[in-house]
Amino acid sequence: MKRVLFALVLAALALLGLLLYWGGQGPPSASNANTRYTQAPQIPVYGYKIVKTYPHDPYAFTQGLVYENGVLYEGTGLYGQSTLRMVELETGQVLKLRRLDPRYFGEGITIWKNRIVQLTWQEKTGFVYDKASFDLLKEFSYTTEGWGITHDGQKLIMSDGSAHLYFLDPETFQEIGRLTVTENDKPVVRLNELEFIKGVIYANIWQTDRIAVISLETGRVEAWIDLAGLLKPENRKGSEDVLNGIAYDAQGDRFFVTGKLWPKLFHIELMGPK
Ligand SMILES: [Ca+2]
Repeated sequence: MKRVLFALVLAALALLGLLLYWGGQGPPSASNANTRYTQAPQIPVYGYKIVKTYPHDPYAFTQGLVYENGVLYEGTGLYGQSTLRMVELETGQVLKLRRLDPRYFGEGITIWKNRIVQLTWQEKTGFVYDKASFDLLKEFSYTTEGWGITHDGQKLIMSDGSAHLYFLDPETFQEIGRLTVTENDKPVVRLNELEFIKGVIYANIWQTDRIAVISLETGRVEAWIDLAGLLKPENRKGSEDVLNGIAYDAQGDRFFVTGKLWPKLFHIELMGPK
């Protein structure tokens, strides 16, 4: 009888052990569910459709791009080749051009009222021009590199290749705030050319085919735009550099993009998300 009792106790202990084992491991499906639960939320990725293709100066190392009243304003880079220009959208013809001193590497531009603001890369110098005449009105300085610039109607918004967006007073050019751009709590670096569109910031990510759509309140990337394949192989001669340059026609709701030394500029529509 004792033996039977002993065997029953052993069997009960074995069963208990097995139950504890399963409890600890958990069934495979529950384990997968936990993994899914801890994964970061998916950020939507939009594709694109080309609506129209325009010519673009293949010698323009595009660093800043803005659209206003039928023309594009463009800032170009490289030492000795940096310019500010007004360009006819339909033909790509340069209507007005101002060269920068060869010691400046031109970067982003934005239109603030009747003025154009242009950054330089490592010279820590910004230029303010009269929008109509391109006459230089004043210079200002900042402590970081200068990459992209735009504004939201209240303040200038500037990038420097890091994950920060800097807010500048549009009259004094003093920094009045900054924001760290993140994707699932990780910093998103190499923010380049910028455009403020419908309440959010669009930013080219340098050396990628992607544009981040960023909340100005939280700094979070709310969506990605994947522009891979935009410049077709038949339009490439080998000297083309990366995607850079976002402009928006608010009246016509047209979204323009180009790249450094690209022979084309594209009016695109967003598709998706995928
Ligand atoms: Ca822009």
